Amino acid sequence: MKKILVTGATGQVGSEITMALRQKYAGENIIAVGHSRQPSSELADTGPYITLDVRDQAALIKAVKDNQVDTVFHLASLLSAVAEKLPQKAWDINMNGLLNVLETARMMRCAVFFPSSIAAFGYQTPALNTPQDTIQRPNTMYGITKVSGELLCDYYQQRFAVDARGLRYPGLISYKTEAGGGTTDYAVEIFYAALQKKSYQCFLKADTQLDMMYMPDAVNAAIGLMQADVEQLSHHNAFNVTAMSITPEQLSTEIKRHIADFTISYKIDPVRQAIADSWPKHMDDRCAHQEWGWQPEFTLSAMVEEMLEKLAVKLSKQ
Ligand code: AKB
Repeated sequence: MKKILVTGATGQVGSEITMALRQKYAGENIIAVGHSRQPSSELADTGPYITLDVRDQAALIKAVKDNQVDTVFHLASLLSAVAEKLPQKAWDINMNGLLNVLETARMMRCAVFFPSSIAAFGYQTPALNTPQDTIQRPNTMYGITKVSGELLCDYYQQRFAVDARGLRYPGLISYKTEAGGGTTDYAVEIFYAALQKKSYQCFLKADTQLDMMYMPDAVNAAIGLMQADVEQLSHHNAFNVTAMSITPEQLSTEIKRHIADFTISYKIDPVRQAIADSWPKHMDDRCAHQEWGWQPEFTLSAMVEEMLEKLAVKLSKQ
């Protein structure tokens, strides 16, 4: 990886992967691509920034060609809750965007990183210790685009020798860029509410157990997988990765250890609850450990401590 283009660079994951890659490979080698959100000054000032729609293949090819890109981290996507509101648009952005990225990679000989998700599973999947290779029948549009994306990446890797690799991310928790449109967003919102109001009304039930991960681990997982020796990989795409498996109640109990008068209440959103209920509670990520050395750093307590500390600093500056 010498010249990298990151789509979705203004989003929750893209913004942090872009900055981590810029620190590692120097700002001018990492081309950030955004579309609907304005870039932060950090993103715009530390390296090249291009506005383009991933559905515009000509613009994508031009960006890759002009910048001699050899690797694309494709983070542009609509998330689960918004995709249920706008299913046709979600298919268009998530699938046509990915197809354009893979076609560009085929033509320009680039490697591709594609994030799949716990959403690629469904009710028929074993919810506990979800195997790496198992039944995948998601019933949400987001999940359908994720499982289709996994298959498309496999196809381009096998049919055209595109070095396409990917992970199945759990819910991601971070303080730098706000999440938007996801079902696991409660696990980010709760920190803002705890610091600003000392109370949070959660849209998922107290005992909704889902895999989660703190953003620094998510960034390391993506970069670690792309740096792995291809000879070591028997899977290329859709590696299960997780760091913790928690419920809203457990997360609020951990927050209360730092903010004693914090309270949580529940007002269930049936759409997001149904989405969460269709997802695994805890994935088995041993393949990622074995094939490329995946190892998360942050436990629940370490993540909560750092989130509260860093978010408090951020909020105090606003
Ligand atoms: C979402 O909630 O939609 C995402 C995901 C789990 O992929 N955070």
